[in-house]
Amino acid sequence: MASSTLLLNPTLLHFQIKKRNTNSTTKPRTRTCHVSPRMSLQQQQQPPNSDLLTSITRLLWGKSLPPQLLISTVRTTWNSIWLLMMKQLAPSDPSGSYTRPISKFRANFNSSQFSRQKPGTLHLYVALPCPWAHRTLIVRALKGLEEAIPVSIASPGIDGSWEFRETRYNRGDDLIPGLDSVNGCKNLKEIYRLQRGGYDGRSTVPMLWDVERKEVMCNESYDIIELFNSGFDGVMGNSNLDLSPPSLKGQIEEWNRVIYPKVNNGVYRCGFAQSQEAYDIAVNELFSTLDMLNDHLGPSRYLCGEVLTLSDVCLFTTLVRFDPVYNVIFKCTKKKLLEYPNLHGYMRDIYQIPKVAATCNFGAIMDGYYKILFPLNPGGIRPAMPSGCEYEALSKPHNRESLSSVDKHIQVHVL
Ligand SMILES: N[C@@H](CCC(=O)N[C@@H](CS)C(=O)NCC(=O)O)C(=O)O
Repeated sequence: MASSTLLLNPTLLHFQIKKRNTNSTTKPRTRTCHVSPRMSLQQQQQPPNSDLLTSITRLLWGKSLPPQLLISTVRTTWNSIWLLMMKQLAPSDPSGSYTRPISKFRANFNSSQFSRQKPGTLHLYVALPCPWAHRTLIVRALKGLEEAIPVSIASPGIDGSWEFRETRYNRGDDLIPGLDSVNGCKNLKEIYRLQRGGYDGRSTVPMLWDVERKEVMCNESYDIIELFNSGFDGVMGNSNLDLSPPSLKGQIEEWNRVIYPKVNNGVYRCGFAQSQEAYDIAVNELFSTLDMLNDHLGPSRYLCGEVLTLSDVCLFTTLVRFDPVYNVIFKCTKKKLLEYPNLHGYMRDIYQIPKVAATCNFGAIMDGYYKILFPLNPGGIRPAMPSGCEYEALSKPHNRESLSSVDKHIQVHVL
């Protein structure tokens, strides 16, 4: 998701066009061009401000600007602005590869400190489009921690930051973006600033807030799901479910080492690449990993065999966004997830675990990417939901139960 998104500045555009024209040796021609700017604009579907654009180009170049000059000027200008916006949205290394900033508040959890934890003394901040925050919602639900750890759900603001406001999503469950129910702040930045000593860095979700101390406890999703998985066992929630059993810890770590860079962050490395080379590397790594995972999940119900683990939760939140979002806006185009039968069945298997579907709000997910990531989708048009991602399609039988003898039904705690 976005850090902050710059808006196209018309003053800058005007200035650059003018400057370019001044330096140009090409004189405006009157009769030799084949298509006048007005005609070429009319031939296309006209945006609402096309008249204004036509007036500006006339003012700058007279009636008939050579279209090639107009196109190359706009192209160069747009390219520079795009790079500027991308730098703000997605930091990259010199080769143009996206480099995700490191989370500032890492957990130093000592399980014994939670044995006296009272419900409501920790508060979770999330946003529904975000795959990292989605992990925490799933583990919170499966572990039955909904009442113990209340949640406030942020909405994306126009500049890509997270804010709290009433929303129109009407889903009949509690996972609807709304207000900040613990600090009453208007946006996430304000909450991070409440931190003793202040804080002015990236204000990301998910974030776990210590209500009594009034400080950020952690803003790294994997630390939070580890805490939710075992930190409250015997005190609150469902202690019978262990998503990271000691016997599988090694395997879980190995899967995470592959899935995080190549898939979870891999889709972002495709979408936020700022050079062709960086994109090519990311997209090839992503799809060779998906090929491998599809083979692995043929005979194996979950990544580590017969039981669901934290690695599966992490993989799921990327897979469920793949066809409606990443395939399109992040150019993860080699294949759709639907073309991977094992991966698609595996994704449906997890989706159908009680309580998981309620954490997937596709309307909010689609809006969060298509309407907010301005440099990637300047028109803000949200494409139609692929039919394979509708609730009915995701609820179809996956026939994967037979791959697991011990874990036919995940035991979740229904409050
Ligand atoms: N490594 C972090 C990543 C969290 C993250 O990047 N969250 C995005 C939303 S998907 C965010 O809040 N971005 C806001 C910003 O960068 O300002 C985690 O796993 O928790």
